[in-house]
Amino acid sequence: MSCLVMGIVNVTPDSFSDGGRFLAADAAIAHGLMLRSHGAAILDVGGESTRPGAERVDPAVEQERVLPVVRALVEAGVPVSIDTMNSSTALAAVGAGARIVNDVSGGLSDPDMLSAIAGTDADIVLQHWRGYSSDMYARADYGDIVTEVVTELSTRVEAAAAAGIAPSRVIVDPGIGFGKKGRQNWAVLHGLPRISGMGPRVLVGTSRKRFLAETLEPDEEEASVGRRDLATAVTSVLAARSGAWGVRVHDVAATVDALKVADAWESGARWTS
Ligand code: PMM
Repeated sequence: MSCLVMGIVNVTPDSFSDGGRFLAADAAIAHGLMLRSHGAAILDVGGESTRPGAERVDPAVEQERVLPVVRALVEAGVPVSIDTMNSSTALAAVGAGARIVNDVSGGLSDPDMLSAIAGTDADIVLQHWRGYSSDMYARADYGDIVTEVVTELSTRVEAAAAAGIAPSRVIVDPGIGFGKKGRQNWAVLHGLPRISGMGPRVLVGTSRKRFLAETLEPDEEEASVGRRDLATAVTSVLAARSGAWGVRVHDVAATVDALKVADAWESGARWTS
């Protein structure tokens, strides 16, 4: 049931989960190295917040935030992914050694993204997305949500192939919390085996998201970060059991421990007497 853990390094002043604590490059680098020591297989560096209601960031500002961090982590031998919707930022980060481009818009935001990545040897995360965070809940209207996510992701995989990115370089992500409210996220997570059945590797990001807090505290939505991290470790194990290739989390240590315990449980099958 092995599953890769991707650690989150947000270099933004308004990140709801880091509170902007890692704005300074040095702090972000130190945080990344700590997540690596906790067992992160890859670190996802982002300079534009995608929290609900967030405004866009100029690509030049985004690059000022992320490139020093990408360079230092690559220098330290850490596999790096760049979380961006901008092809210019993606190309600069790949030039600095990033191995994966994580585009939460699935190549929809920047029309140059797919062709730009086709010309590199980086892998690409294509996330399910229906629009920018400023008004993404306006598009949270679904019939059979799992079927719609699979269909819309398949269209993005086909667009990537048409641009010259082989399916073996693609990772799909159902985009938990992106244009999806409360229970809609649980429906998608329950349907993960169908998303895993699409073919490409699957990445799942539930970490600290609002729908977890709503489940823990239906009346307040304000469950503490610690309680959200425990919930994240549980959902990450369940995602791994549903075929996820990777999980994207803030608290790497908790999820790594949870995956170890789940693996030990599975290993019991080899010791029946
Ligand atoms: N979630 C966020 C940002 N980037 N990328 C992928 N591939 N999947 C996600 O679920 C995802 C993402 C928002 O969470 P954050 O602001 O806590 O990083």
